[in-house]
Order: sequence, then C-alpha cells, then structure tokens
Amino acid sequence: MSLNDTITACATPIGYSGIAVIRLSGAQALAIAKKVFRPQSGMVDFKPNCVYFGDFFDSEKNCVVDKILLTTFFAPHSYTGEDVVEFSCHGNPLIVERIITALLNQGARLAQKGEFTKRALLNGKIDLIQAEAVLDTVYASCEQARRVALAQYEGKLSDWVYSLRAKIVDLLLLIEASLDFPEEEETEIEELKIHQTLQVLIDDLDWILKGAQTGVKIKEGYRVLIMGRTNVGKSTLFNRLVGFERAIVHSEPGTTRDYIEEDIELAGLFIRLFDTAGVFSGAKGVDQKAVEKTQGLLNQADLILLMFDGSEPVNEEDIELYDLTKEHRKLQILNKIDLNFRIGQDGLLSDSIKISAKTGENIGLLIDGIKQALLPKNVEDQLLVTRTRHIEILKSVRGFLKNALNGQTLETVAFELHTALNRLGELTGQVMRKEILDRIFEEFCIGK
Ligand SMILES: Nc1nc2c(ncn2[C@@H]2O[C@H](COP(=O)(O)OP(=O)(O)O)[C@@H](O)[C@H]2O)c(=O)[nH]1
Ligand SMILES: [Mg+2]
Repeated sequence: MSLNDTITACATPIGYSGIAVIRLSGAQALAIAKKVFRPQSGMVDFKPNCVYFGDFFDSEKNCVVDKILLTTFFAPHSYTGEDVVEFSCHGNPLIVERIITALLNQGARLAQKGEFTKRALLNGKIDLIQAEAVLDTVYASCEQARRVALAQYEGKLSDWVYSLRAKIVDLLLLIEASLDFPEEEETEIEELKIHQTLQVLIDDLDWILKGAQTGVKIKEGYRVLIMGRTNVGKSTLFNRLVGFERAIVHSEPGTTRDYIEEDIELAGLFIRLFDTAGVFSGAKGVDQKAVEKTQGLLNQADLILLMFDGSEPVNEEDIELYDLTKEHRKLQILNKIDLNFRIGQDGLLSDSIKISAKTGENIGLLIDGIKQALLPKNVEDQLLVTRTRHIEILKSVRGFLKNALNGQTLETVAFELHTALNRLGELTGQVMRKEILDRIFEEFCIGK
C-alpha cells in the first residue's frame, strides 16, 4: 500500500438505490476524472469544490455509462487531504461496477477497508481518535452513541488529550530546569508544585475514566430486564417497547418460559431488552428452569423493570420479587391502570410509575424514567470515552503519573512522565504502531 496510488471505491452500499457515490482520491484523481467525464457545460478545467453534470464515458467500450454528478475537492481541502473526486451515479450495481472498472483501467487502484480515512490520518487531517470516531459515527446504534461519536470526531476528546499532554510537558520542563540547576533555593517549592500538579492530573484522569463506564455502555448497550410474577403484563410491555408482537401475550399464566430478547433504541439509548418468565418460589420442572434463567439474567442486568399488577392486591410472590431485586438498580411499575386499581400504593410501591401496557398510557413517562435511571445527570456536558483501547491507554498513563508522584528522585519522575507522554501519543496517533492501525482500519468498510 502506498500513499502515491490513486484509490477508488464505492462509498454507498451495493444495491439498488436513488444514487450511489464512488470516491476517487490521490494525485491522479483529477487527471483520471478528466478522461472519463464529459461535462454538459463543455468546461475545460475542474475548479475546486464544484459540482458538474455530464456523462461518465467508458473509452475502452466507447460508450456513455451513465449521466452523473461529479464533485471536486482539491488537496489539501478534502476528506483525505488529497485531490478527491466523487461520482454520483444512479444506484445500480451494474453501473457502479462499470464506473469502478473504468477508473481502474485509467490507473486507479481499489481502496482497502478504511483507506480513505487512513489517508486523512496520515495526511494530518484528523488524528487517530477522530479516525475511530468516524467509524463510531457510521456504526452508532443509538442517538446518544451518535452524539458522543460526533463530539469525538469534532476533536473534543483529542483536545482534552492534547491539553493533558501540554501539562505534562510543562511539568517536564520544570523538572529538567531543576535538574540543570540543583543548587537553586527554590527546588523545594518546585517539588511541592510538581506534586500538586501531578495530583490534579491524576484527578482529571480519574474523572474521565469514571465517565468511561457510561461511555462504554452508551456504545455497547444497556441490558434491561422486565421482571414480575406471572400475568402482570411483562410480555405486553415488552411488545409495546419493542414495537411489535414479539412475545406471546395470554391471560393464561406461565406463557413466557424461555426469556426473549430484542435490541432496541429507547430514549436515545441502545438497549437489549429481556422479557422473562414470572419468578415464583416452589416452581417445578420446566418452570424451575425458567426461574433459574431469569435469576442468571438478573446479575448481568443494568436495570430491572419490576412490574406489579395494579388491579390486584400485592401478594407473596410480588414481595418475594421485591426482595430478590433489592440490591439492583430498578424501576417499579404498576401496570393495568386502565382497570380498577386495587393495589396499595404506600410503602414499598410508593415511588412506582403507573402505566397501562395494554393501552400505552404513560409509556412516555416510563421511557423517561428508564433514561434517567441509566444515564448520569448532565451526561451531555461530560467528555465520554467509549473505546477499550482509549481506556487502557488512559489507565496506564494514570499508572505512570502515579509512579511519578511516588518517585524518589526527580530523574525517576522525569522518566515516568516521558513514558506517560509516549503512551498518550499512541492515543492520538502521534506515536503509531502498524499493528494497531491495521486492527483499527480492519473494522472499517471499503469506501470509508
Ligand atoms: N387491562 C389490562 N390488561 C393487561 C395490561 N397488560 C397486560 N394485560 C393482560 O394481562 C394478561 C397477561 O399479560 P402478559 O403480558 O402475557 O403477562 P406476563 O405473564 O407478565 O407476560 C393478558 O391477558 C394481557 O392482555 C394492561 O395494561 N391492562
Ligand atoms: Mg409473559
């Protein structure tokens, strides 16, 4: 793979669609485009950031392939930092194939996965965190994940890392000055200052690592479990939240035995929702198995929706479930408000959300409640880390800063700080390791 090649790929999914977009990037992009494009206006030279209408012409077969729009971007003001041409043709796989073949015949090479973004990185248009954010933007599974990915693409996390870096560099300058002039009186004051600064940096890292727990959940999804005794309306609620009749609903108790799960977007969050069998003591045979499965799920759940039937008084099974889920993060739900309410709402059920899973009444309130229970307050203002790679690097940087804090001599402090800087460089891509780059870009699609 060489940066000197001009690369091409289809940037839209292969299939029938209104349009398809084919990208061409590299030093030869404009020259190649000239050979395959016949503008309707008859213009001679491409200008940057312009859109032209005309024919895509296949000179080998001597025929027009399609009527297209051609967009130009000149280096360095393009996604990759190189000359880029985008061909918007009709979305037919045959046309796309013909256009790409014609571009290859004119000297372009087929792009590898993520190669356009990789070039943007190597040409300094974006850093590694932003390159990863491009991928996260493409694959964001919920509104919150999209928001976080965009913030990272805009450079918010990178800026934070650069400012951390700058503070470490300042510290190193201070230490190196002290090492050069050890006889100066101010050394002690400076050591105190170094300690204080290090502590502030460690606190900053702790803050961002704490937020990372939320970041990872937003990206990977929350597990939400609907629980309650039989017939309280769990499957009815499950279907309502999922948006279709996924689970069997029946007045006969014990309809749901094996648990059912669906991935959904709810309240802007990516959620794996589980519908379970009603847990009750004294279950035998297949019911006992169902109870065990529900208990297994309970331990991995981020949130329990504990349901009660509001049209009936609380019974022993309800209390049993209440006790079983005592230690878990949960929302209590009183269902069937469309019927006569017979449940006591004082004591253990005082802060419940009252809904009708059947009619949909107050489901909006429940969804708000789920969001509040899962997301910390002011999450929008928080800088979120979402990738394991980032978390591991930040943890190890924290470790080096901690070593520096406990360093016996200024030399060891300086050594630890240098190591921390190196590690931070891996985060943004200032220090690049080939295998890490390969692993990251392997996740991309061709054409991105
Ligand atoms: N009136 C009324 N009936 C409901 C409501 N939710 C569920 N049901 C009924 O309660 C019965 C049991 O529902 P189901 O969802 O299968 O309960 P599960 O055993 O907890 O999964 C069914 O006949 C449902 O139609 C509700 O909000 N109002
Ligand atoms: Mg059920």
